Amino acid sequence: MGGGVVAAVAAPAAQAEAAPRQAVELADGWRFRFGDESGAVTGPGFDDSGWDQVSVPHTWNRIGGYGLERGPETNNKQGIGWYRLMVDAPAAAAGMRQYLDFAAVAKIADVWVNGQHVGTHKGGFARFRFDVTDVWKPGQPNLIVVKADNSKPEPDNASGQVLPLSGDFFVEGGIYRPVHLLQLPAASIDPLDYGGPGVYVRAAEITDAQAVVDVRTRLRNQGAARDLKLTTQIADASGKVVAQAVQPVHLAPGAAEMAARLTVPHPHRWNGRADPYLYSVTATLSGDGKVLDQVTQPLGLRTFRFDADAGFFLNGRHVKLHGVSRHQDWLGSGWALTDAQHERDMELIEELGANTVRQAHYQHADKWTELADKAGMVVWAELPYVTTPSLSGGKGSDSLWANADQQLREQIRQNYNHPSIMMWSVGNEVNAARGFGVKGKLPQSLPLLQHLNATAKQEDPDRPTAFADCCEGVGMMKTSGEKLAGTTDLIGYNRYYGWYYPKPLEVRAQLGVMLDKMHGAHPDIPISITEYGAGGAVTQHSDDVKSGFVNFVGRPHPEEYEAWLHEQSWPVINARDFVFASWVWNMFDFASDLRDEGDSVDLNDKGLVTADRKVKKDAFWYYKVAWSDAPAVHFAGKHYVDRSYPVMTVKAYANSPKARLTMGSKVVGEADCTDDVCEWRDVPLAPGPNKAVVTTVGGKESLTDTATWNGPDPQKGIRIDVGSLGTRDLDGHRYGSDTFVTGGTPTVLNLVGFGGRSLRPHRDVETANPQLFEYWREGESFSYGIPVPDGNWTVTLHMFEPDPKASDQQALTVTANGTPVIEGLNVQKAAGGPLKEVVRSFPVTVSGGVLKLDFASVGGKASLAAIEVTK
Ligand code: GCB
Repeated sequence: MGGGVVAAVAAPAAQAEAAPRQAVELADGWRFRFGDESGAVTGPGFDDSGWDQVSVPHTWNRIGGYGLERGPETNNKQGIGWYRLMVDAPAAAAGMRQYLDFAAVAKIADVWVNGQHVGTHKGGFARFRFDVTDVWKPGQPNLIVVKADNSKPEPDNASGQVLPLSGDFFVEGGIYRPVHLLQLPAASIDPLDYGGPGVYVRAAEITDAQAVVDVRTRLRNQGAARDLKLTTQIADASGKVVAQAVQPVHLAPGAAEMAARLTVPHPHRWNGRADPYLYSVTATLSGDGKVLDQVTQPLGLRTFRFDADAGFFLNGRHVKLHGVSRHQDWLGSGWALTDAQHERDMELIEELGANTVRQAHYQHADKWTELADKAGMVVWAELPYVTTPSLSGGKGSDSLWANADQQLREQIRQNYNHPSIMMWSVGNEVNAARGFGVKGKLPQSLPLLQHLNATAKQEDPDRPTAFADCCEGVGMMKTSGEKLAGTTDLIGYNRYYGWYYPKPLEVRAQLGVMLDKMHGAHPDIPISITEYGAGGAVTQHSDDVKSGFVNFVGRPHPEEYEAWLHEQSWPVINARDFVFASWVWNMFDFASDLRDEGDSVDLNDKGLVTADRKVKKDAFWYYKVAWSDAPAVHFAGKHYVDRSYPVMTVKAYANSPKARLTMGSKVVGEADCTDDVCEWRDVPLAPGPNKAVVTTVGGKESLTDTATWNGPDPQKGIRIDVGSLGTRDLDGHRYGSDTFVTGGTPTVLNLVGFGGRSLRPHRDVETANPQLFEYWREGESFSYGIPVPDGNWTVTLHMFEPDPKASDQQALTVTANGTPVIEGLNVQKAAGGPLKEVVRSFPVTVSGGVLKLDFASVGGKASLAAIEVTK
């Protein structure tokens, strides 16, 4: 019988008589091996003693890491993983049925019991159950074997016909949610209804006087016809029964559906975060005075509607929905999360002040949605129809359509009773004309989107449908434009102004113009922002987010830029009632092996919190203050402790009219807090620690926050990595990010795309310090005003000519505090060709605390890569 451990499961009470459903968790004692195995692996004779011992939930994947190296624990293998478990099955009374219940296996599962194949499930996110009674041996050891397949989707493999086909997230493999052995009498509430609970609750009417609640209960009888009784009860939050229906049931063999209508007097509403009050509904099937089966489901009594002009209304009251998207992975655990990890995620989202969550881009764990019910979050649930209906062009194969349909029905039935869910999204960015990796003719996403919309309506006529629209046809992604608008009831727009789009500094205007345009184009469709955001690395910093080049899928990704982008975006969204909701992309950094950016590998770093849930980024604090009803204040920039320059811009988030800044014992002054942001420019920093205190002024109460920033010793030199958004440490020196500048354009030498792929032929500058030349500033004229202590200094400029076609007439003039220090320099000639460094040094005397450098070029642009001001 192989070398497997026999899992001792806690046997339910003696099964002399049929008893209500028993669920035994099968967590421990599994054996696991990654790789394709021969047929023998499914049978009892196979020796698995050499396999790994694991417990379930489990995934073999480990994706993502901070620091620029992939960690040794990384495992991004996609393929087939095998699990084997010997279970000492509890004895059972005659007539009991046995089911295996998998809360999710990614992405395709095949299951054998005692060597017999009992079923296949395609889709990595939904619960599925198999009736294994015929092959199960109660009271004896039973062998369960599971083959989990997360092969990379290809047009000609099974995975290529199962959603998702592509996307910016890693599809992990394994039995990553719990497994149970379910034991039920032959006559029971139906466990085989697309993995759903079998009990479906819908409020037909809610007024202050009463709620009329319809409950459908599906029954299954695998024995002889019986006369039974179905009792349906609604209990309030304290457990008191407030409504009840009792129905006789003549249950013939097969399946049946019962309907009951119950009335709850003076209903207590489920009222979002303010009061997420929950009733429960219990359906009990009994016969001969004994309970046969019982299922309890949550019930939240609420009304909601979406208005194209006025936004979202919950129980008749307008609520601006503002929140985050959430992916289900944690650094180190991947998708195999514990309940405590789900709870931690919800706690952080509650702390942020969100009132809505988008479940990106697939069905999330039941536990998680239950937490959303309890927290009062409004949930956008989503099908993993992401980016494309096909890997080889066209509208997608019949098997893909069947799978999409199945996954949607599973998702809706399994989540039907969660009051938090208020929209079914049937697609994300499927209007991107080319999904990642699509070969052949262009995909057509509309037919499948229409089909799924109809399926959602059939499954749940009450909740609106939605989809998330991609990109506006700008930049990297060509789209099929607005052709999908109107297919679903609601639209979400994924828009990354300030990030993937040209002219990042115009994020405010671009977002506002787009929203107004879309509202005008679709005056009858409620619209939302389903995604916006920027990468943010908590170890990468900027002195001035407006002066460096934004390298959206490269490095650096300064934390400060991400925060700034959100500061620009939220007021634009908040000012428009017609935007019923917005979701930050994303609450947490998450695994994506397309990515190699910021200070991480295989992570999308647009989270407000790191993937290990340890660090809250500045953007988190911004929203925590902006979304707080209570007075709140927090300094930005706390992770950028060792500062690059002897002055800094101090920023705090506060929801008071003003705030006061003190540095050490000196009051710097009061600043207005506009849109929750208070800023003090050019605040001097003494070398060493500077203790800062911010105090709110004019709010309901006076609050403070503190921070300590270490000022540099200017006598050791002041250095600028010109053109760069981030600071750089090189040869023991700190180069601050580009700042103190007006004019010119920050530019990048080598632009990378997803996964670090070069978007242009790679170029190198001939220099001892190529890193300094990754970014530069170019222009016919630009000026720096650098804060430098009075005295005599040496200025060193690092320049080059990037353009091989630059004119030999080009001539650069530089003045320092008005005095010419370089005159008529042709950089290319001086260097002996393009892409070669030219260094020029000159002495300056500074008085008045500022070194002014003016660059003017005729016959071509000046290109400056770095400035050093040294003693
Ligand atoms: C999107 C996608 C999402 C990506 C995100 C990004 O539009 O819907 O899956 O992760 O952009 O970060 O680029």
